[in-house]
Amino acid sequence: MVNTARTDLMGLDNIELKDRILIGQTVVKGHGVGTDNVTGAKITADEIDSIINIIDNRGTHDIDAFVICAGLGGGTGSGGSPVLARHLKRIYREPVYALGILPAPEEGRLYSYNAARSLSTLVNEADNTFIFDNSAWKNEGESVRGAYQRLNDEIVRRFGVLFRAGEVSKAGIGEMVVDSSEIINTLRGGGMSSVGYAISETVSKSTRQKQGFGGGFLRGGLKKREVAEEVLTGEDKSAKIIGLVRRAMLGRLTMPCDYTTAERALVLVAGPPGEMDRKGGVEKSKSWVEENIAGVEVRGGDYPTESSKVAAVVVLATIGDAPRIRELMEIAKETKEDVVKSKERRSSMFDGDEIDPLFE
Ligand SMILES: Nc1nc2c(ncn2[C@@H]2O[C@H](COP(=O)(O)OP(=O)(O)OP(=O)(O)O)[C@@H](O)[C@H]2O)c(=O)[nH]1
Ligand SMILES: [Mg+2]
Repeated sequence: MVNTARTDLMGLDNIELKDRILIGQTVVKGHGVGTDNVTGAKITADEIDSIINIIDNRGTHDIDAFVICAGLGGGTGSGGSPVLARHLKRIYREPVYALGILPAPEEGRLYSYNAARSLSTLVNEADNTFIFDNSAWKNEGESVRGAYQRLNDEIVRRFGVLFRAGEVSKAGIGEMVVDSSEIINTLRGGGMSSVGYAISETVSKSTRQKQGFGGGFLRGGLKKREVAEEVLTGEDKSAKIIGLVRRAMLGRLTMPCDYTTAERALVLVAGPPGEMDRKGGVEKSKSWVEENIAGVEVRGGDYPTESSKVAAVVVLATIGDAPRIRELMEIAKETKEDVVKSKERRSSMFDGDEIDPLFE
């Protein structure tokens, strides 16, 4: 975790002290850059060696990729992320991805302006940029700050499944393991990507019984024979997975966008092994996704978890059109024009040659 504000770093619960990096001390004295992303970028560039050193000491030999996470509306993360992406790419061979958080309009025009500037630089530096839009996810009447915890849970739910894919699971090995190279190939087109997610309501009865939850379930009122009749056929299992994948793709995405413009996609199904049906579920879901996006490359697989629910994650990679980004760029353009106009007004008050300036 990198920041220019000491208080931001002190407020963290889950990041070890040695992984909290305070930069810009000589410039802003630990007080942050105050939403000035040009200063954020400059400080990051000036101190890039010490940031890289800390990353290096953390060990980079067995990583598959870098992921830079930042809110793009402020100063430090907004300015620093594109700089960090550029240097990580310069130094390492692994791909560098970004997860950029877009500000809600109510955070003010400066935040939108910063985000637009940061993002247009970031997409060119990072190998792919995942977008999470705070404004699409916060509820009406709720403050952005008040929603952080809930929004962060939503972020972790989605990207947790994605970034864990291919790792060894305690619950066993997937029937169709998604290797890190599949993720890398999905993201190869660059640009921006959006992620969909859905989770099953409840576990099917058959699985509960197989996993030894049968006792509790039976106490709930059903007789053993009735449970046996509930055992799902392969057909049902795949229908359930297809249903989840559809919900994931058609539901609220991390960045609202037109999924039909995605160049590539990745389908991940995570859940108890008994629920999985690779041939039926994942394969059919993949063809359904393929019919609905612009490109033809759809990868996918399953990932066994110890959870009793089945989750589907759909990565819509390299999105061709997202109205939200157009809107953000529009706000940024207007903001810039207004800033120029007000500067002109200010200096016009002192126009004229009658009075000489104190010094040139
Ligand atoms: N979803 C989510 N968004 C966050 C969180 N923290 C900050 N943001 C958003 O990220 C953007 C920047 O937040 P800041 O905390 O000001 O970022 P910073 O990089 O510290 O910027 P400076 O304080 O100006 O240096 C804003 O749009 C915030 O709403 C968080 O925990 N979750
Ligand atoms: Mg801050």
